[in-house]
Amino acid sequence: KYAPDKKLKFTFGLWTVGNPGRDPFGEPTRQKPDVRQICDILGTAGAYGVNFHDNDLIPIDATPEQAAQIKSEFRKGLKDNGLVVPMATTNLFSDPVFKDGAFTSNNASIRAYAIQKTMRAMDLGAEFGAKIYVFWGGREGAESDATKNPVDAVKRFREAIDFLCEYNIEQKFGYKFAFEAKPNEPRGHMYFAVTGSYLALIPTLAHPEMCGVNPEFAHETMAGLNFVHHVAQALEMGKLFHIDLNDQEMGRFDEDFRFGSTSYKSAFFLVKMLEDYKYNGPRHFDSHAYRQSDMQDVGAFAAGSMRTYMILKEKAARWNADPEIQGLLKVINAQDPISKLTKNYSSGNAKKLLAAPLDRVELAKARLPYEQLDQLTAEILFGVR
Ligand code: GCO
Ligand code: MN
Ligand code: MN
Ligand code: MN
Repeated sequence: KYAPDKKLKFTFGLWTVGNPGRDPFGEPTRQKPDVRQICDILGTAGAYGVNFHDNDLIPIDATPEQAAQIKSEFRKGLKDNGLVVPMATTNLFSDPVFKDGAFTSNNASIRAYAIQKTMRAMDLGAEFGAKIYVFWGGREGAESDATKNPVDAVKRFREAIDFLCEYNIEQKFGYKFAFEAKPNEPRGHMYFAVTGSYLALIPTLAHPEMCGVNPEFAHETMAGLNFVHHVAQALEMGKLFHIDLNDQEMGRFDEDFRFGSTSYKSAFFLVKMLEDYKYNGPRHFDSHAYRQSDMQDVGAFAAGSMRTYMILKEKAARWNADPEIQGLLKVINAQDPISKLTKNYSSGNAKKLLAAPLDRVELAKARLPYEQLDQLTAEILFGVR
């Protein structure tokens, strides 16, 4: 009943299912699966696709022969499991060369290397049919503002993106760029800390139409913010090109928990919004199994991520169809013909509005049975309604 629906485009990263359970305090706890094994796990779980950073697929120091060999194994893994590659991205954070940033590095040659590496990774993504290109500035940031000029950082980032947009056009890749914000980790402070930072940058780019965002549940949540609201703004602007689903507790380190594993209510409102507004991009799970998990449990993690989404989608439909909830929504969304006056400005409307008998004491008496509405929501989630 809750089998993953291919139309919802559930995807995982090679780096998510392939996460070997390493953390800053401890060594890997499981063997890293190869690309073939990852495709098999995702195929079995019923995923739609798999995404990668250039170096998840091809190690940074691979020879051309090794690269060709891995690509052919991957191609076979995709085919045998009916998987596609909707998104690709660049690893601009692991190698020591990026220790102080990639596009925003103080060193112009490192900035050029980062752009070159991205161009090559765009070629690689295009080879596998990717149409969305994600930019996550893992090392774009600072620990001390003595070290880099944050105004220059914005300018350097823009320069890199403008260059890469032209490359995208010239090569006819047809990529849409999706920027992914994060407040911190691995840097003490990351530039473009929240999704809204990128939404503000986009209109200043040479090709704003090509660029949107890839918000991640964990990232705004780490900063104690309401993720659903950030996604809402991107959605309303037509800029939600991609989304990273996972889970996270506020004020903690980057946990990358399985989607819907801890914040049930936020996950519910997120799914409800994506479904209500017919979001039709990939639903990517950027998370990994617990460090305690073995490979069988990694399979359970992948299947569980999609199953939770399907369950929450059903709960959202139930919420929308609930007569009592709909009745309450009517009460709280009181409509008055007067609201027509403020839809568009005209001097006539302004005059009418100024003369309108709006009695603040009467207005404040309108009922807002929010306790009742929230309790009904909770009961749907608890499975008793
Ligand atoms: C993180 C980020 C990354 C990016 C990935 C795609 O917290 O590490 O979410 O997983 O999403 O690099 O660009
Ligand atoms: Mn993340
Ligand atoms: Mn992470
Ligand atoms: Mn992410």
